[in-house]
Parts: sequence; C-alpha cells; structure tokens
Amino acid sequence: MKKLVTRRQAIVAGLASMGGVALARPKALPPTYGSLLRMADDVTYVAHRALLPQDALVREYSERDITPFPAIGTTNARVDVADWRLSVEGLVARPQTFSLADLKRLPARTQITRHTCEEGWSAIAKWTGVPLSVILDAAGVLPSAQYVKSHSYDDYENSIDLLDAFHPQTILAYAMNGRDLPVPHGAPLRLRVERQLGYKGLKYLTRLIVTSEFDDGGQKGDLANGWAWYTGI
Ligand SMILES: Nc1nc2c(c(=O)[nH]1)N[C@H]1C(S)=C(S)[C@@H](COP(=O)(O)O)O[C@H]1N2
Ligand SMILES: [Mo]
Repeated sequence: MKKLVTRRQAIVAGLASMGGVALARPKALPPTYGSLLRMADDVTYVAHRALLPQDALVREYSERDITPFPAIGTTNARVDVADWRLSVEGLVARPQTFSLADLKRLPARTQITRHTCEEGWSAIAKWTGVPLSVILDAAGVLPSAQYVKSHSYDDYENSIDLLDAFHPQTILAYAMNGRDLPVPHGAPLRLRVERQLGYKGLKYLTRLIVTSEFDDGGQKGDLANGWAWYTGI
C-alpha cells in the first residue's frame, strides 16, 4: 500500500511538471473517503491523467452522424429563462452572473460529439455553447483553485477538476442540433464534459463554484447513485 501511494505521488509530481494550463495542475488526488468504490476512482484518475495529453480532444463527428437522443434523469425542470442567471462564485477575482443573452454574446464553440450514459446507451448530437474556459477567465480563477463545482435547478451537484474545466471541449451548451436547448435536455443551459460519462454534464445549470476543496455533492451528487466521481472515457 505504501509503495502504491509513493507511486501515485510520483505520477502526480510528474504531471505537475508538465506544461499546459498552470492553474490546472492537480495538486492532490480526490479523497476516497476510504471507500473501495472511490479507490478505483483514484486509479482511473491517475492513469487517465498520466496517459493522455492534457488537451487530448474527443472525436468530433459530422452532421450526418447525428442520432436520435433520449432524454433521461430529470426532464421537466421548467426554468423561467427571463429570471434565470448563471452565477460564478468561489475562488474567483470577479464573481458574476450571466443571463442567457450575456452567454450568447460570448465566443461560442460548436461540436458534434458522442454522449455515453452509464446506463449503456450512447447518442450523437451537435452542441453549441460557451467554452467553460471563457467564463472562468472572465471571472479570474485564483491560484488556489482546484475544482469547479456545478449546481442545477433540480438540486443536483457535481464537480470536475481544472483540467476538465479548461478543456477546449468543455462547454456550457445553450443549443442542441442548431436549436435552443429543449427542456428535457436541460434548458436553458447544460454542461458538456466530453471526456467523461454523460452524468458529469449537469443539465439545468444554475451555479458554478470554483473551489480548492474536493466536494462531490455527497447525497446530491454522483455518489448518491453509486457512481464514480471520475469517469474518464
Ligand atoms: N440536472 C441534471 N443533470 C443531469 C441529469 C439529471 O437527472 N439532472 N442526468 C444525467 C445523466 S445520467 C445523463 S446520461 C444526461 C442525460 O442527458 P439527456 O437527458 O439530454 O439525454 O444528463 C445528465 N445530467
Ligand atoms: Mo446517464
């Protein structure tokens, strides 16, 4: 066991010496709470982070690859878009809120990607939105930050590390297949975390909290369903 920890530390130290987003260097592994399930998390996390280049992109498809796309989990959270704001809080120099119109004025990215659900299905859609990096740069992430936590209107919580947060394909999507995001798919805004399973992409997004603390949302998060915190694909 001692040997394993030492190896992990070596890998993390190796990662920290790599180039890329200075802020995104993992400084610690996500805690496992001594849970067997979460120990597997650490192994996947370290392996994925060590083997893949930090900015490796997932495959992007063409329009003709788009498939029917089921909506699952919460599909009926009716958010009043006129009152809706996305707030960006926590370890940022400039906490702020964005209306949907504000977000649509920012640089956008469109990507056609495959969504993979832990239930065993996958589907391809075209997503358009603001790269999360644009929002984080606007807010000014402080050096002590390590994770970005998201909260949703249906009271679900989730978090990703800064490598995924600043990944070019991590976007806040307001459109699906060229139209405003439909209600069942998370209107007005959902997160897309393309290098992980579908459940990391929170629908009905309301708040982003930049934090130095690992916080998976406990019973409001992935663990409530017995799902891993890190599910790299
Ligand atoms: N807020 C919220 N986000 C969520 C969920 C949810 O129930 N509520 N379900 C997750 C799961 S398990 C998947 S597979 C996708 C489903 O997205 P879809 O309904 O557009 O297919 O959203 C994810 N994000
Ligand atoms: Mo899912």
